[in-house]
Amino acid sequence: MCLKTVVCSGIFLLYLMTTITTALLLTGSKETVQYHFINESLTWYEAQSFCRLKYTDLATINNMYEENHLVSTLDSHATATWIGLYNGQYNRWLWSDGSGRADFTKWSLNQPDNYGGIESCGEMYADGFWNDAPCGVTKAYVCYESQQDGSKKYVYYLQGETWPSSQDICRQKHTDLACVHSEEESLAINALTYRVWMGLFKDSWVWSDGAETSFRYWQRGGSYSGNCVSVEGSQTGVWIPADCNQKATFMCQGDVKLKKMVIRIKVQSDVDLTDLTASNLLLQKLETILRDREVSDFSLKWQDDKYVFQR
Ligand SMILES: [Ca+2]
Repeated sequence: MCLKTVVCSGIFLLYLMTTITTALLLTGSKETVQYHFINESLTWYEAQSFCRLKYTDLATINNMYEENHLVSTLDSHATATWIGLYNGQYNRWLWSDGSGRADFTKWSLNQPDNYGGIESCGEMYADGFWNDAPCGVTKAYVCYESQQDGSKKYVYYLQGETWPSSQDICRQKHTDLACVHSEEESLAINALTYRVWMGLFKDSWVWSDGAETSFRYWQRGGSYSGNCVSVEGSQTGVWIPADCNQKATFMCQGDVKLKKMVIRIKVQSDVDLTDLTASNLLLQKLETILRDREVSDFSLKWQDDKYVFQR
């Protein structure tokens, strides 16, 4: 304990709670997943590290609702912006509506055979069994529409479309292409005896945060290549493959991570710094100094029972 009349020095430990400056960030609504547009140009890998450090990860988009939220966060930002999708190593069969991997399957005999190495979309034969086929072939297709009671209504289109065009039409007019998670659903779709596209597709894209969701929102047409995915506000947020080493702005998701720093300071004073009023005054002084130096968005407090006095 220092006496007021004695000049003594103290070593104090401070907690400095700080977050990175918000000047660069546009924060999304708290009601849904939070997206943060970062207006700095980094490679996809650098952007991933940044997002993992400051937030949760690069942005994952699970459905059309989140896609619309992403577009509003992008605003009209016109250059390429990284999201969390990248090309993984392995193809797997997935559902168009974002419901993930096709765990229930009903392949026809010797299917899927990936005939000619170009069969990445799934159709249902008239007998109810499934086949993989080239996505650019035109076929009748079946959409589904989510009902308020949780059931699904199926809508058939007999005029042939490619798989991507069928997906676009189903999403515009209904919910998505029909996705099948059980024998019951497979039989419900098979009520009409046509061969139809359903929401089954194969790809190797994976999300940086490990999400098993399978929603995709690709740009139609154009020749793009690359193993990482970008979006542009001016292109209404459609997804475009690009070279991962290109530098682009990027979209993170998740809450801001608080960074905690412990700062040791040495104070020489004849004031009793164990006195609450005196130590609070000192804290206020320190805050003022930091704010004068344009450090913002932080809070300061003494670390409990950690100050040490030396005579
Ligand atoms: Ca086949």
